[in-house]
Amino acid sequence: MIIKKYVVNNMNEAMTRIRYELGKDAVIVSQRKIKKGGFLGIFSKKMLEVTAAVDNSKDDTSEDMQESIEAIKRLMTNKLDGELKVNNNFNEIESKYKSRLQIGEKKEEQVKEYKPVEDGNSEAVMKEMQEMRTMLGEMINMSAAGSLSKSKMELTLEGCDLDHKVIKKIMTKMRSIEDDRTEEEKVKDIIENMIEISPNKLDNVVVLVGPTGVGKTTTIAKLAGRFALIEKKKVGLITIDTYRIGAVEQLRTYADIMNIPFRVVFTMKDMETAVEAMDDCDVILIDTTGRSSKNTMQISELRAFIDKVNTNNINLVISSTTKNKDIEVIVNGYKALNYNGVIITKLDETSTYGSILNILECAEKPISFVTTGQNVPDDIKIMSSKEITKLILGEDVIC
Ligand SMILES: Nc1nc2c(ncn2[C@@H]2O[C@H](COP(=O)(O)OP(=O)(O)O)[C@@H](O)[C@H]2O)c(=O)[nH]1
Ligand SMILES: [Mg+2]
Repeated sequence: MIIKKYVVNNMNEAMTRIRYELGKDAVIVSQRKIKKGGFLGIFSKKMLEVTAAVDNSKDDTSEDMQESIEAIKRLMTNKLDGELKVNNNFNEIESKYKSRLQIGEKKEEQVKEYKPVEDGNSEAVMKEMQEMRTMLGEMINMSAAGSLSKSKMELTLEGCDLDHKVIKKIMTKMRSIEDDRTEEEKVKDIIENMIEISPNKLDNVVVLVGPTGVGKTTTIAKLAGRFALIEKKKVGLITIDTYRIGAVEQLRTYADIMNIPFRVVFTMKDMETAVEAMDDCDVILIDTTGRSSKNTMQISELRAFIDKVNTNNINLVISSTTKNKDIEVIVNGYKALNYNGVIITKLDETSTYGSILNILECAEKPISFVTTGQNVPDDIKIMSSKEITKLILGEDVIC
């Protein structure tokens, strides 16, 4: 059997070379993406490494050939996780390219002829063995060097549901710290420093924005309760959420219970007069309609309303249960509103808290509050970065 490795630009190039050099009976044993050239991995070129094999011992040894190929496949799939797992659909790839190989013209076949193996000690057998040994050695080295395996710390952070970009940032920082602390201590410290707590006191005009159902209105009610009942401040409530049936009534009920002024705003002119009318309030809390962050028209409309009130107290409300991919879309979609703080809700509805750091890293804004349940006004708090780090690393939970 001949086993040969090809480093090529794409599968087509590999097919042409394999067909030319090994003939129509060659089969693809494996393929993986590699980087070539460059400096320290920078500016390196992405290439494909394809391993192909062909039986050169003619007819009755075809079973041996199949067995050998299977053995190599098993070894590659078992030994090397990660990139080489492209071979999960191994058979599919093999049969796809095998059929294409067989279309080859006769004159291109078996350009490289090997003599059939006649006796176990022949030179050809030795050469083959040597080639296989070299190849296996390379594979094992790659695995042992850890280029394809993840460290225990990386796996731990993955288990906390941290985004891979965030994990990469933490690991890079951790590796750059040279002191006697354990990896755990370093990582704890790094995460703690990544979390910025908002220095902003929520006063004057406070606006909450964010997608539908994340808990904006409930959070407004909690904040109103906290300011009015606990801090004894004069609070006013405004809503521009006239879009959803029942949304106004939801907030009016809270305003009535707490006996605080409440206004509904339909137009931009209304907004100015409503804020002016609450001039004597220490805090004015403004609730908004949940908007799709993907709809720039809706976001611009909301921005026009917010621009009517002069405030730098705009908070993005986002749930801790948001999927990592959606976090990016929401956080970036709302950036047009220039929010300067983040409120993360529903911590009671998740068992891993990595999303908190994923959100903060993506938003690049400090966190002002977290909410931990449906109870108004109790389930809202300011957490320290130490407390949040404990949650993220699974040392604490919110029940
Ligand atoms: N479990 C839990 N539910 C919450 C929390 N905050 C709000 N909710 C619930 O989420 C739902 C939507 O809340 P709402 O304030 O109407 O969201 P809005 O559309 O963003 O205004 C309601 O059933 C709330 O009771 C929280 O911190 N934890
Ligand atoms: Mg609402």
